[in-house]
Amino acid sequence: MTQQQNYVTYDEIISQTDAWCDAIDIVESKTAKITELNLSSYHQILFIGCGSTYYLSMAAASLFRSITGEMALALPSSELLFPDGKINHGKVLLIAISRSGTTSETLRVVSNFKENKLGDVIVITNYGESPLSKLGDISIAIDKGQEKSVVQTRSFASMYIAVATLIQILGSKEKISQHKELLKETGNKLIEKYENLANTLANDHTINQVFYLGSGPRYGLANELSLKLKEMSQTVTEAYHFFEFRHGPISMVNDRTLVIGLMSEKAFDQEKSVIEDVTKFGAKTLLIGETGTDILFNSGIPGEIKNVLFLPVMQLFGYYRAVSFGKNPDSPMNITAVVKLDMDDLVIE
Ligand code: F1P
Repeated sequence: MTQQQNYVTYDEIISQTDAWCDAIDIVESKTAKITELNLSSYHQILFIGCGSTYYLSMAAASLFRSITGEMALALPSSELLFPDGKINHGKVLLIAISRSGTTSETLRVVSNFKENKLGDVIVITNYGESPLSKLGDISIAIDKGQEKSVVQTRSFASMYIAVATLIQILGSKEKISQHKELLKETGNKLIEKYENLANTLANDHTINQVFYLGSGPRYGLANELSLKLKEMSQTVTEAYHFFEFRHGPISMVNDRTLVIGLMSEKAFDQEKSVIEDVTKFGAKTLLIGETGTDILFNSGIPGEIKNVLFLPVMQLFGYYRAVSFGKNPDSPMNITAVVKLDMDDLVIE
Protein backbone atom coordinates (compact mmCIF):
# COMPACT_ATOMS: atom_id res chain seq x y z
CA MET A 1 0.00 0.00 0.00
CA THR A 2 1.36 3.41 -0.91
CA GLN A 3 1.22 6.35 1.46
CA GLN A 4 -1.49 7.99 -0.64
CA GLN A 5 -3.85 5.02 -0.18
CA ASN A 6 -3.77 5.51 3.57
CA TYR A 7 -7.20 7.16 3.70
CA VAL A 8 -10.52 5.68 4.80
CA THR A 9 -12.16 6.86 1.56
CA TYR A 10 -9.85 4.55 -0.37
CA ASP A 11 -10.74 1.56 1.81
CA GLU A 12 -14.43 2.36 1.53
CA ILE A 13 -14.28 2.52 -2.27
CA ILE A 14 -12.37 -0.70 -2.78
CA SER A 15 -14.39 -2.72 -0.25
CA GLN A 16 -17.81 -1.73 -1.55
CA THR A 17 -18.85 -4.88 -3.38
CA ASP A 18 -19.58 -6.75 -0.12
CA ALA A 19 -22.07 -4.03 0.75
CA TRP A 20 -23.68 -4.45 -2.69
CA CYS A 21 -24.37 -8.12 -1.91
CA ASP A 22 -25.78 -7.31 1.52
CA ALA A 23 -28.08 -4.71 -0.02
CA ILE A 24 -29.60 -7.29 -2.38
CA ASP A 25 -30.13 -9.81 0.43
CA ILE A 26 -31.64 -7.28 2.81
CA VAL A 27 -34.13 -5.90 0.28
CA GLU A 28 -35.15 -9.32 -1.05
CA SER A 29 -35.74 -10.49 2.54
CA LYS A 30 -38.47 -7.83 2.70
CA THR A 31 -40.19 -8.91 -0.52
CA ALA A 32 -43.46 -9.93 1.18
CA LYS A 33 -43.86 -6.52 2.84
CA ILE A 34 -42.84 -4.64 -0.32
CA THR A 35 -45.32 -6.48 -2.53
CA GLU A 36 -48.15 -5.54 -0.15
CA LEU A 37 -47.84 -1.98 -1.51
CA ASN A 38 -50.36 -1.30 -4.24
CA LEU A 39 -48.66 1.10 -6.65
CA SER A 40 -51.89 2.05 -8.39
CA SER A 41 -53.28 3.37 -5.07
CA TYR A 42 -50.78 6.26 -5.05
CA HIS A 43 -51.42 9.54 -6.75
CA GLN A 44 -47.73 10.38 -6.69
CA ILE A 45 -44.44 8.57 -6.17
CA LEU A 46 -41.65 10.78 -4.85
CA PHE A 47 -38.00 10.02 -4.15
CA ILE A 48 -36.20 12.50 -1.89
CA GLY A 49 -32.70 13.04 -0.54
CA CYS A 50 -29.97 15.69 -0.16
CA GLY A 51 -26.70 16.00 -2.05
CA SER A 52 -25.55 12.50 -2.98
CA THR A 53 -28.84 10.98 -1.93
CA TYR A 54 -30.76 13.52 -4.07
CA TYR A 55 -28.71 12.33 -7.06
CA LEU A 56 -29.50 8.77 -6.04
CA SER A 57 -33.17 9.76 -5.97
CA MET A 58 -32.85 11.05 -9.53
CA ALA A 59 -31.39 7.75 -10.69
CA ALA A 60 -34.07 5.85 -8.75
CA ALA A 61 -37.00 7.85 -10.13
CA SER A 62 -35.78 7.20 -13.66
CA LEU A 63 -35.40 3.48 -12.91
CA PHE A 64 -38.85 3.44 -11.34
CA ARG A 65 -40.41 4.98 -14.45
CA SER A 66 -38.76 2.52 -16.81
CA ILE A 67 -39.29 -0.63 -14.72
CA THR A 68 -42.81 -0.11 -13.36
CA GLY A 69 -44.21 2.11 -16.11
CA GLU A 70 -45.55 4.45 -13.38
CA MET A 71 -44.61 8.11 -13.09
CA ALA A 72 -42.16 9.03 -10.33
CA LEU A 73 -40.27 12.20 -9.49
CA ALA A 74 -37.10 12.99 -7.58
CA LEU A 75 -36.82 16.12 -5.47
CA PRO A 76 -34.24 17.49 -3.07
CA SER A 77 -35.85 17.16 0.38
CA SER A 78 -35.75 20.93 0.87
CA GLU A 79 -38.10 21.46 -2.07
CA LEU A 80 -40.87 19.88 -0.01
CA LEU A 81 -40.25 22.25 2.87
CA PHE A 82 -40.67 25.55 1.10
CA PRO A 83 -44.05 26.97 0.11
CA ASP A 84 -43.99 25.81 -3.51
CA GLY A 85 -43.36 22.24 -2.45
CA LYS A 86 -46.83 21.42 -1.16
CA ILE A 87 -47.94 17.80 -1.32
CA ASN A 88 -51.67 18.11 -1.95
CA HIS A 89 -52.39 15.62 -4.64
CA GLY A 90 -53.79 12.66 -2.76
CA LYS A 91 -51.98 9.62 -1.40
CA VAL A 92 -48.23 9.63 -1.93
CA LEU A 93 -45.54 6.95 -1.76
CA LEU A 94 -42.50 8.77 -0.38
CA ILE A 95 -39.14 7.05 -0.72
CA ALA A 96 -36.64 8.89 1.49
CA ILE A 97 -32.94 8.13 1.00
CA SER A 98 -30.24 9.20 3.45
CA ARG A 99 -26.90 7.61 4.34
CA SER A 100 -26.97 8.94 7.90
CA GLY A 101 -30.73 8.95 8.49
CA THR A 102 -30.21 12.21 10.37
CA THR A 103 -30.08 14.94 7.69
CA SER A 104 -32.42 17.68 8.92
CA GLU A 105 -34.28 18.43 5.70
CA THR A 106 -35.07 14.79 4.93
CA LEU A 107 -36.01 14.04 8.52
CA ARG A 108 -38.27 17.06 8.70
CA VAL A 109 -40.09 16.21 5.45
CA VAL A 110 -40.71 12.62 6.53
CA SER A 111 -41.88 13.48 10.05
CA ASN A 112 -44.29 16.12 8.71
CA PHE A 113 -45.46 13.70 6.03
CA LYS A 114 -46.23 11.06 8.68
CA GLU A 115 -47.95 13.54 11.02
CA ASN A 116 -50.19 14.71 8.19
CA LYS A 117 -50.88 11.10 7.07
CA LEU A 118 -50.02 11.90 3.44
CA GLY A 119 -49.26 8.30 2.49
CA ASP A 120 -46.64 5.58 2.97
CA VAL A 121 -42.92 5.97 3.57
CA ILE A 122 -40.03 3.74 2.52
CA VAL A 123 -36.67 4.68 4.03
CA ILE A 124 -33.34 3.64 2.54
CA THR A 125 -30.33 4.31 4.74
CA ASN A 126 -27.09 2.86 6.08
CA TYR A 127 -28.06 3.31 9.72
CA GLY A 128 -30.91 1.13 10.95
CA GLU A 129 -31.01 2.84 14.35
CA SER A 130 -31.26 6.35 12.88
CA PRO A 131 -34.30 8.57 13.50
CA LEU A 132 -35.24 8.45 9.81
CA SER A 133 -35.13 4.67 9.75
CA LYS A 134 -37.61 4.57 12.62
CA LEU A 135 -40.12 6.65 10.63
CA GLY A 136 -40.36 4.27 7.67
CA ASP A 137 -43.38 2.03 7.10
CA ILE A 138 -40.72 -0.06 5.41
CA SER A 139 -37.12 0.67 6.36
CA ILE A 140 -34.15 -0.76 4.52
CA ALA A 141 -30.82 -0.32 6.28
CA ILE A 142 -27.55 -1.47 4.71
CA ASP A 143 -25.11 -1.39 7.64
CA LYS A 144 -22.20 -2.64 5.55
CA GLY A 145 -22.37 0.58 3.55
CA GLN A 146 -21.54 2.73 6.60
CA GLU A 147 -18.58 5.05 6.29
CA LYS A 148 -16.09 7.13 8.26
CA SER A 149 -15.43 9.44 5.31
CA VAL A 150 -17.47 12.59 4.78
CA VAL A 151 -17.78 11.69 1.11
CA GLN A 152 -20.31 9.05 0.13
CA THR A 153 -18.88 6.23 -1.97
CA ARG A 154 -19.56 2.72 -0.62
CA SER A 155 -22.75 3.97 1.04
CA PHE A 156 -24.05 5.46 -2.19
CA ALA A 157 -23.37 2.30 -4.17
CA SER A 158 -25.02 0.12 -1.51
CA MET A 159 -28.11 2.33 -1.50
CA TYR A 160 -28.21 2.32 -5.33
CA ILE A 161 -28.33 -1.47 -5.23
CA ALA A 162 -30.98 -1.36 -2.49
CA VAL A 163 -33.25 1.01 -4.37
CA ALA A 164 -32.76 -0.84 -7.69
CA THR A 165 -33.66 -4.13 -5.99
CA LEU A 166 -36.70 -2.51 -4.35
CA ILE A 167 -37.92 -1.18 -7.71
CA GLN A 168 -37.35 -4.54 -9.35
CA ILE A 169 -39.62 -6.13 -6.71
CA LEU A 170 -42.24 -3.39 -7.08
CA GLY A 171 -42.20 -3.98 -10.84
CA SER A 172 -42.61 -7.75 -10.30
CA LYS A 173 -39.45 -8.42 -12.25
CA GLU A 174 -37.00 -11.29 -11.91
CA LYS A 175 -34.89 -11.60 -8.76
CA ILE A 176 -31.71 -9.54 -8.66
CA SER A 177 -30.01 -12.04 -6.34
CA GLN A 178 -29.35 -14.43 -9.23
CA HIS A 179 -26.80 -11.86 -10.51
CA LYS A 180 -25.30 -11.08 -7.11
CA GLU A 181 -22.07 -13.04 -7.32
CA LEU A 182 -21.35 -11.97 -10.90
CA LEU A 183 -22.00 -8.35 -9.99
CA LYS A 184 -19.55 -8.55 -7.10
CA GLU A 185 -16.93 -10.34 -9.17
CA THR A 186 -17.25 -7.82 -12.01
CA GLY A 187 -17.04 -4.87 -9.58
CA ASN A 188 -13.88 -6.23 -7.99
CA LYS A 189 -12.30 -6.92 -11.39
CA LEU A 190 -13.05 -3.38 -12.58
CA ILE A 191 -11.40 -1.90 -9.49
CA GLU A 192 -8.34 -4.07 -10.00
CA LYS A 193 -8.08 -3.52 -13.73
CA TYR A 194 -8.76 0.23 -13.93
CA GLU A 195 -7.37 1.69 -10.69
CA ASN A 196 -4.15 2.67 -12.48
CA LEU A 197 -6.09 4.35 -15.25
CA ALA A 198 -8.05 6.37 -12.64
CA ASN A 199 -4.77 7.38 -10.99
CA THR A 200 -3.06 8.33 -14.26
CA LEU A 201 -6.03 10.38 -15.42
CA ALA A 202 -6.23 12.08 -12.02
CA ASN A 203 -2.59 13.14 -12.29
CA ASP A 204 -3.14 14.76 -15.69
CA HIS A 205 -3.27 18.37 -14.53
CA THR A 206 -3.66 19.65 -18.08
CA ILE A 207 -7.32 18.71 -17.51
CA ASN A 208 -9.05 21.57 -15.72
CA GLN A 209 -12.72 20.78 -16.28
CA VAL A 210 -14.65 17.52 -16.42
CA PHE A 211 -18.12 16.82 -17.80
CA TYR A 212 -20.02 13.64 -17.03
CA LEU A 213 -22.74 12.64 -19.50
CA GLY A 214 -25.47 10.08 -18.87
CA SER A 215 -29.04 9.26 -19.90
CA GLY A 216 -31.89 7.72 -17.88
CA PRO A 217 -30.70 6.47 -14.47
CA ARG A 218 -27.11 7.18 -15.54
CA TYR A 219 -27.85 10.93 -15.40
CA GLY A 220 -28.30 10.76 -11.61
CA LEU A 221 -25.10 8.71 -11.38
CA ALA A 222 -23.29 11.23 -13.61
CA ASN A 223 -24.27 13.96 -11.14
CA GLU A 224 -23.02 11.89 -8.24
CA LEU A 225 -19.67 11.19 -9.90
CA SER A 226 -19.32 14.86 -10.72
CA LEU A 227 -20.06 15.64 -7.05
CA LYS A 228 -17.25 13.26 -5.98
CA LEU A 229 -14.81 15.26 -8.07
CA LYS A 230 -16.15 18.58 -6.75
CA GLU A 231 -16.10 17.54 -3.10
CA MET A 232 -12.76 15.77 -3.03
CA SER A 233 -10.71 17.78 -5.54
CA GLN A 234 -12.61 21.06 -6.14
CA THR A 235 -12.38 20.45 -9.88
CA VAL A 236 -14.73 22.41 -12.12
CA THR A 237 -17.18 19.71 -13.16
CA GLU A 238 -20.81 19.30 -14.21
CA ALA A 239 -23.14 16.54 -15.37
CA TYR A 240 -25.54 16.64 -18.29
CA HIS A 241 -27.97 14.41 -20.14
CA PHE A 242 -26.16 13.29 -23.29
CA PHE A 243 -28.25 15.15 -25.83
CA GLU A 244 -28.62 18.23 -23.61
CA PHE A 245 -24.88 18.77 -23.87
CA ARG A 246 -25.17 20.00 -27.46
CA HIS A 247 -27.76 22.60 -26.41
CA GLY A 248 -25.26 25.10 -25.04
CA PRO A 249 -22.87 23.46 -22.55
CA ILE A 250 -20.70 22.17 -25.42
CA SER A 251 -19.54 25.80 -25.78
CA MET A 252 -17.38 25.21 -22.71
CA VAL A 253 -15.36 22.40 -24.32
CA ASN A 254 -11.69 23.00 -25.11
CA ASP A 255 -8.42 21.10 -25.09
CA ARG A 256 -8.28 21.11 -21.27
CA THR A 257 -11.64 19.33 -21.00
CA LEU A 258 -12.32 15.71 -20.15
CA VAL A 259 -15.74 14.36 -21.14
CA ILE A 260 -16.75 11.09 -19.47
CA GLY A 261 -19.62 9.15 -21.04
CA LEU A 262 -21.72 6.75 -18.97
CA MET A 263 -22.84 4.76 -21.98
CA SER A 264 -26.14 2.95 -22.28
CA GLU A 265 -26.50 -0.17 -24.39
CA LYS A 266 -29.77 0.87 -26.05
CA ALA A 267 -28.67 4.32 -27.26
CA PHE A 268 -24.96 3.65 -27.59
CA ASP A 269 -24.59 4.98 -31.15
CA GLN A 270 -26.54 8.16 -30.47
CA GLU A 271 -24.56 8.82 -27.27
CA LYS A 272 -21.30 8.10 -29.07
CA SER A 273 -22.19 10.78 -31.64
CA VAL A 274 -22.12 13.38 -28.83
CA ILE A 275 -18.70 12.10 -27.78
CA GLU A 276 -17.51 12.41 -31.39
CA ASP A 277 -18.70 16.01 -31.45
CA VAL A 278 -16.73 16.97 -28.33
CA THR A 279 -13.52 15.45 -29.69
CA LYS A 280 -13.77 17.91 -32.62
CA PHE A 281 -13.34 20.71 -30.08
CA GLY A 282 -10.24 19.15 -28.53
CA ALA A 283 -11.71 17.34 -25.50
CA LYS A 284 -10.22 14.16 -24.11
CA THR A 285 -12.87 11.48 -23.64
CA LEU A 286 -13.41 8.39 -21.55
CA LEU A 287 -16.27 5.97 -22.20
CA ILE A 288 -17.60 3.60 -19.55
CA GLY A 289 -20.10 0.81 -20.14
CA GLU A 290 -20.96 -2.74 -20.94
CA THR A 291 -19.46 -2.97 -24.45
CA GLY A 292 -17.35 -0.87 -26.82
CA THR A 293 -15.94 1.40 -24.08
CA ASP A 294 -12.59 2.33 -22.51
CA ILE A 295 -13.68 1.09 -19.08
CA LEU A 296 -15.41 -2.09 -20.05
CA PHE A 297 -17.86 -4.04 -17.86
CA ASN A 298 -18.34 -6.98 -20.21
CA SER A 299 -20.51 -8.40 -17.42
CA GLY A 300 -23.36 -10.01 -19.33
CA ILE A 301 -25.66 -8.96 -16.48
CA PRO A 302 -29.08 -7.93 -17.82
CA GLY A 303 -30.98 -4.86 -16.69
CA GLU A 304 -30.20 -1.74 -14.74
CA ILE A 305 -28.63 -3.22 -11.60
CA LYS A 306 -25.26 -3.19 -13.37
CA ASN A 307 -25.31 0.63 -13.41
CA VAL A 308 -23.57 0.33 -10.03
CA LEU A 309 -20.49 -0.68 -12.04
CA PHE A 310 -20.16 2.92 -13.25
CA LEU A 311 -19.28 4.02 -9.73
CA PRO A 312 -16.08 2.54 -8.23
CA VAL A 313 -13.45 3.50 -10.83
CA MET A 314 -14.78 7.04 -11.11
CA GLN A 315 -14.93 7.35 -7.32
CA LEU A 316 -11.24 6.38 -7.41
CA PHE A 317 -10.69 9.09 -10.03
CA GLY A 318 -12.09 11.70 -7.60
CA TYR A 319 -10.03 10.23 -4.78
CA TYR A 320 -6.76 10.20 -6.76
CA ARG A 321 -7.37 13.69 -8.14
CA ALA A 322 -7.66 14.96 -4.55
CA VAL A 323 -4.44 13.18 -3.59
CA SER A 324 -2.67 14.47 -6.72
CA PHE A 325 -3.42 18.04 -5.60
CA GLY A 326 -2.25 17.34 -2.04
CA LYS A 327 -5.80 17.44 -0.65
CA ASN A 328 -7.26 15.15 2.01
CA PRO A 329 -10.05 13.09 0.36
CA ASP A 330 -11.43 12.01 3.74
CA SER A 331 -12.21 15.52 4.79
CA PRO A 332 -13.17 17.77 1.87
CA MET A 333 -13.21 21.56 2.08
CA ASN A 334 -16.24 23.34 3.54
CA ILE A 335 -18.51 20.31 4.05
CA THR A 336 -19.57 18.00 6.87
CA ALA A 337 -20.78 14.40 6.75
CA VAL A 338 -24.30 15.44 7.75
CA VAL A 339 -26.07 18.78 7.43
CA LYS A 340 -28.01 19.47 10.64
CA LEU A 341 -30.11 22.62 10.71
CA ASP A 342 -32.56 24.27 13.06
CA MET A 343 -35.74 23.68 11.07
CA ASP A 344 -38.37 24.84 13.57
CA ASP A 345 -39.55 27.68 11.33
CA LEU A 346 -40.13 25.51 8.29
CA VAL A 347 -43.45 23.81 7.59
CA ILE A 348 -44.67 21.36 5.02
CA GLU A 349 -48.11 22.48 3.88
C1 F1P B 1 -26.20 13.66 2.46
C2 F1P B 1 -24.90 14.47 2.49
C3 F1P B 1 -24.68 15.06 1.16
C4 F1P B 1 -23.31 15.55 0.89
C5 F1P B 1 -22.17 14.78 1.55
C6 F1P B 1 -22.51 14.24 2.84
O1 F1P B 1 -26.45 13.15 3.69
O2 F1P B 1 -25.00 15.51 3.44
O3 F1P B 1 -25.54 16.14 1.01
O4 F1P B 1 -23.16 15.52 -0.49
O5 F1P B 1 -21.76 13.73 0.68
O6 F1P B 1 -23.82 13.63 2.82
P1 F1P B 1 -27.41 11.91 3.97
O7 F1P B 1 -28.78 12.48 4.20
O8 F1P B 1 -27.37 11.02 2.78
O9 F1P B 1 -26.81 11.31 5.21
